[in-house]
Amino acid sequence: MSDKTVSQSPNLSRRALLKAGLATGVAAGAVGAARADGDPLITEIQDWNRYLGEGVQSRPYGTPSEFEAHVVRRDVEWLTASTESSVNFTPLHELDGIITPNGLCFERHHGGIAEINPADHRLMINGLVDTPLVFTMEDLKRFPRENRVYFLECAANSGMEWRGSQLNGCQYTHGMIHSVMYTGVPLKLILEEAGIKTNAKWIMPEGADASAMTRSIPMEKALDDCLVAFKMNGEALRPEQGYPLRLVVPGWEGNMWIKWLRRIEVGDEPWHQREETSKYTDLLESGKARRFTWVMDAKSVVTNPSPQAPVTHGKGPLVISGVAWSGNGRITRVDVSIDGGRNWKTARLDGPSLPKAMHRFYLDIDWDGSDLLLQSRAMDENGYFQPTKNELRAARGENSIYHNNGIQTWHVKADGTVENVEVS
Ligand SMILES: Nc1nc2c(c(=O)[nH]1)N[C@H]1C(S)=C(S)[C@@H](COP(=O)(O)O)O[C@H]1N2
Ligand SMILES: [Mo]
Repeated sequence: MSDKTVSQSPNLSRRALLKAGLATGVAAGAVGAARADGDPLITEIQDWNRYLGEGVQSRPYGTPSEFEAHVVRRDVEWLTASTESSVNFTPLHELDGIITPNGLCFERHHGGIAEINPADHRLMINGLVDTPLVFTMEDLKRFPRENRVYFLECAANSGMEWRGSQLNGCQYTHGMIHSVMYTGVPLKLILEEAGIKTNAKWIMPEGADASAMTRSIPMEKALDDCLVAFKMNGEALRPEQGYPLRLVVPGWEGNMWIKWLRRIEVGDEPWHQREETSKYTDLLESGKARRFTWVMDAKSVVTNPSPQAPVTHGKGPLVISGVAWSGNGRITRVDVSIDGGRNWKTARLDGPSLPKAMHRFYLDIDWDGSDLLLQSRAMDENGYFQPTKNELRAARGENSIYHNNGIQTWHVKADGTVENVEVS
């Protein structure tokens, strides 16, 4: 590569910034161009350029490069008493686009991972139906199926942050979310096959795992956009995500997305009032609870830079990136602030914009090397704006764990390191 080719990159990047209308007027710094001369990685032939590599079939099921070994789900040991009833977190700061790779989707189990041979798996529909039915996996695959991308967020995502900034990394503060393309059968078709009685108002899906988890879901939602899914991102569900069958409840909190789905009972009232009013209900300051808070409201977070992804290249062009999502539909706008919410710039949304799916945003800036208080706020197609944490606290108090969709702040310091902070 000649010096001439290399030295073009800063001009190109500046032009790109200008085109996006985001250049600040300060000349964009050179993107690495000066170092090419005399770099042995340019002037000397490397081993991987000299020797034959492994052939096809050396990796029958491909895995990421060994240099990506740090890109993994992680847990927080002190958070739960056992690993079987626990959670780990998606490494959001290592990902791009809107799809979470299967091996990196966070896991939340109440009784460990059920290992089920699909040949032995059954789905039963009973209760207020004309004909109780039992389906094999093969039966289910004979229904017309659909492909749809949805995020799944645990209601407890960001729950540790209600009282103040706590966990140092977006993997831990926001990583109880994944965004996947599901292939499955609309639940409506399966319910119609069994025939729903006129007084049927609720369904209660149940898992085949050791926790035999059940949730109550109103019939209106069941007949709207729920899926009985067997594929994620094109391949079979992973055991961690409910292989061979899980319920997909678009836009609604993760605990309703029953994994290892084995039974759906149809009824005229919600089951398990106990759970509805304790485990997954938001406790308010008054001692009263917010019940039936199923929809995950619009939320966003800057994934880069963030505490686990510091700025290592110094000042000059800096790509600020993040994700946004809303259980009420599409994200129409994301604003980014670099001064703790005093001034906002509208970020660039890039990639598919699908309802109840993750959206990707970028703000390309020319960083002058001074401290930043980075924030993002999402707006959805209903005009709903993501609130600040203090606005949320004013409305709900600090006893909550669930549904914290407040604006996150990262303090980017002059040396490029990043910390989880709060601004008042
Ligand atoms: N059968 C069963 N389904 C379940 C759970 C479970 O423990 N057992 N956990 C629920 C909770 S609380 C969440 S947040 C999501 C997590 O889905 P994931 O493991 O694919 O991230 O699954 C839900 N479905
Ligand atoms: Mo959850």
